[in-house]
Amino acid sequence: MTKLVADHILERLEAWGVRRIYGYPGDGINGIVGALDRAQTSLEFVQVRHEEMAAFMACGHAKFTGEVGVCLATSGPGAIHLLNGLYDAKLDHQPVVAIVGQQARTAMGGHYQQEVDLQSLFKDVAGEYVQTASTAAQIRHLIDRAVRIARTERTVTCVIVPNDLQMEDAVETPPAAHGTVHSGTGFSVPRVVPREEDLARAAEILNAGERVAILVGAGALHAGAEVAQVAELLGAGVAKALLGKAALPDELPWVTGSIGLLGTKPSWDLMQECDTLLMIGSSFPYSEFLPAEGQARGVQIDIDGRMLGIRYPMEVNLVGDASETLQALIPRLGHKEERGWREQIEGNVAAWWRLIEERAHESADPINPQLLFWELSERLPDGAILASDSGSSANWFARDLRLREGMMASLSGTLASMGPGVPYAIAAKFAHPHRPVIALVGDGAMQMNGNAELVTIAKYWKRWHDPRLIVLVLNNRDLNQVTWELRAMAGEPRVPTTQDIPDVAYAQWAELIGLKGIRVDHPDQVAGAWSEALAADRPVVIEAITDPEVPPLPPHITIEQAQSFTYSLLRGDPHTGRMIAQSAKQKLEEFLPGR
Ligand SMILES: Cc1ncc(C[n+]2csc(CCOP(=O)(O)OP(=O)(O)O)c2C)c(N)n1
Ligand SMILES: [Mg+2]
Repeated sequence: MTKLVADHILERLEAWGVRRIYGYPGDGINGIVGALDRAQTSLEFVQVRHEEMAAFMACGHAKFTGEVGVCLATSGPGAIHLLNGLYDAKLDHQPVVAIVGQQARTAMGGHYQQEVDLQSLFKDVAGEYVQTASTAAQIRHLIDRAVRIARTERTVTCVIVPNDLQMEDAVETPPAAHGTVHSGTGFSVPRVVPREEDLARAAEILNAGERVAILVGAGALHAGAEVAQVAELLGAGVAKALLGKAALPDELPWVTGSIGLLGTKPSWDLMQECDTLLMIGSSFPYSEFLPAEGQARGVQIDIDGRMLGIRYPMEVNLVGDASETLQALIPRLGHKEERGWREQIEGNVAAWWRLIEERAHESADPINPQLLFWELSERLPDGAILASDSGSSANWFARDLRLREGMMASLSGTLASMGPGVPYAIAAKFAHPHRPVIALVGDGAMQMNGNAELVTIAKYWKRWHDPRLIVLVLNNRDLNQVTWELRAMAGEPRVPTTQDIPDVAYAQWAELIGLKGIRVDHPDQVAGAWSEALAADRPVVIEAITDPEVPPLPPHITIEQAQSFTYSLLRGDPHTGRMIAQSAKQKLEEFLPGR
């Protein structure tokens, strides 16, 4: 059979090193689906339950491999479904290419079935590069540019291919003529290092500081060793933005853990009391958790010049790769002899971990969610990959989970979308079938999409060398994160109409589709459940009946938040009694007004 445009698309993706496509079929991509079947290639197609999940998986693939993630959807509804997952990738700076079908060129403009203006639909999310193919001789450079731009800009790109064009004969090499484009494959990650004079200015500031704070984000994930060396020289503490959680192990005594609303008290103290801030590969947004303007001198390092100087007015802004830039900086940094600041940080961190342990072991009705994360930390296998959903689980993931060297972890950092927990875990499993993967997900997110995507796990798990994929479901029958946001930020009492969600038998559902299900409703069962799940011969859903009244409190509540919270109590929150009891246990009282 002659090679068609659809075959050419797949071959070109493969030439770029793509080995896996996440997607869902439809007649807008019939040609490509046929080509997948014919492909004498190593390309693997992973069939998801919903196109949004394909986009989340492509994003998860990029996050857990550093490669470009690819998703495929049909025209109209399939394309529209992709959007949220693509925005997740765009906002977290992940390279993802979306290949999308379209109605036949002869039908376009005819108010045709499933005809949607896809060029406009994707214009924002794939703003760096979205193109609709109109002729076969274009395909080579459309794919080449979509992949190259996604990689170079670490963003989302999109190629729209009308279905009739997919079935035409391929033009692998455009004619040598005016008006043709002759592109090629291949991308090498560049070495990006600031100039010597700028490194010298940065070093001067860091050497002069007496109380240095470091904040790392996703851009430092590959630079843990260099960050540790700099922190050692400067006697600094290191706080981690959510996407940088795996940059440094939580066992290090000067790592203050997460920062922000989901962060820790030692990170808060670090930022409040520092006189110098070194920010590496992070766009952490909340200014109240950073030093006050004028309090600290600042140096920032980011691979993307657009991200510099937008969170704190830095004195020196360095465009550079985190690892390379720190390596260039290290010979210029002196060893600080005065270690009092470092000792203070280590004291705060040690006290914090004791508090976290105490909080995890406080009784609740029936299970304190923190206990699940505490016990998981104790049992995390080497090389584990963790994916958290948005919701209260993200708080416990950020604060309670103790990652060790060699682990990976992610979530929807900037979009903070519900729903990526299970699809990220699936993508992690396909990318690293030898490694154990654990998803930490709320019941709301399971009902939104996780339960459906368990079907995808059931379909594929036998392909994975290590079958361990564990989904922890926090069954609190509540959209808990928002319930607490209502209370703490808006002063609104809990609204049952919007916040209550049905009790669903997640563990039973898992069993029904051939996975293992473990339901725990007593704290004594928690440790055993993790051990059993980690020893299982197949993917497991641990359904934990957790207490929605355990507050996922920010490390330092502002007076306004405390006032709002008190106000919500006064306005008759239906759960007032138990909520106060639990909050008091969590030491909220130390932050309430009048103290
Ligand atoms: C797609 C999407 N819809 C809504 C939200 C707002 N939101 C953030 S967390 C949350 C509650 C999540 O509930 P659940 O998954 O049950 O987790 P819980 O907080 O109860 O542990 C909601 C509604 C969001 N972030 N993303
Ligand atoms: Mg919930």
